[in-house]
Amino acid sequence: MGYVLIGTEASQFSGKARSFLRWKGVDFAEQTATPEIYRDIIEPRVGYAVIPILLTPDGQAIQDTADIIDHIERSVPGASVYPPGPVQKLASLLLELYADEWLVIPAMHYRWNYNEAWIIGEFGRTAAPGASRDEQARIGQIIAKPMKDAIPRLGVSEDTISGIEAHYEGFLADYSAHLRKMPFVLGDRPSLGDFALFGPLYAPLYRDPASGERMKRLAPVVAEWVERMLVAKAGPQALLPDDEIPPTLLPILKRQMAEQLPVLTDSAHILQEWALAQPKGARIKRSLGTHEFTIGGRRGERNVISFSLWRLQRVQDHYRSLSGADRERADRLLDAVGGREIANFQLPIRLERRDYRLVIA
Ligand SMILES: N[C@@H](CCC(=O)N[C@@H](CS)C(=O)NCC(=O)O)C(=O)O
Repeated sequence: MGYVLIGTEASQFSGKARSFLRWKGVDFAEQTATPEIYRDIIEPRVGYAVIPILLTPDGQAIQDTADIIDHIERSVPGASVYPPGPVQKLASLLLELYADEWLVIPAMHYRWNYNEAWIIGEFGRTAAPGASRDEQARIGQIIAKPMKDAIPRLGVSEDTISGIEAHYEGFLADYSAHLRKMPFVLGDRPSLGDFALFGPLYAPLYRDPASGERMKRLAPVVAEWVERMLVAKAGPQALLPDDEIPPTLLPILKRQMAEQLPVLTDSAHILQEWALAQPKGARIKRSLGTHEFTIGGRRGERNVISFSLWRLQRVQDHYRSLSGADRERADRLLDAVGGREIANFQLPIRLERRDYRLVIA
């Protein structure tokens, strides 16, 4: 048996994993995450309800899209999503941190504030394809409740909605300008940044109808990129030569550094307070309390999400592996986008994932 990806069409992170596996040419089947699959496979294997999961031919269950990508990159030959150039790789990891942990905010805002009835129906259709529409709506409501309740924890509130929309529309304008110069993030073929961005930009922001209508109206070239990503397969196309970072990516990284970086540094301080009294191996809570943040110029409150620091550690590990001219070039990129602190500040502890949960290493 080949690989099996357990996920759904409506899930951001399933989209990231699926587009990667398809591009890479991996032989995989997709299994829809129905309530029975959650009960019989996901919860017993992982310990909690989450998608996507990759089941491997040798019986492992891999969760977390970065772990899925790394597992496949180690086991399946062919083109890599990681650019060989160290600065392009740094930019890719930054974009993954941004797409996974920041663009999820507009993705979920537009889903729940503009597409609620549709997504509830969609959850019902996925969970119970044979049921009547009324029954699907009832089941959809039950599935939707915890997800809708989680939206304020991301920082979506009356105070921040206009800022979230300003942030997203600014991103769309910048990404459009970039895509007018080249078809993918780093040239003529997709790389890690494309797959990460495809997560929020496909299922919630393109496929949810009201969000897709908005993307096609405001940023048709981004919608066309989504459509290219839907069919992309590794081939002879190349990344930009000489580890070049296209100047059109800089405004996107600058917006990330201006808004996401303060949240990450503040989260690290809060983690430090908490970790002081903890032994090695202690499990780190998903949320470490709440803190204030700013998005698109609007202030609000959100949960301190420990997982985002795990994605940050991945960026820092790569940065710290660089030396000499590579390190200097990486510093120049970070300086150009106001992001030097992302490399300089020290996480208070080393994070590790054990049994699908974060612990102190
Ligand atoms: N960091 C994880 C995130 C996975 C994730 O957030 N999945 C969503 C659906 S797109 C989910 O199942 N959330 C439920 C939860 O985390 O409790 C990854 O990259 O795989």
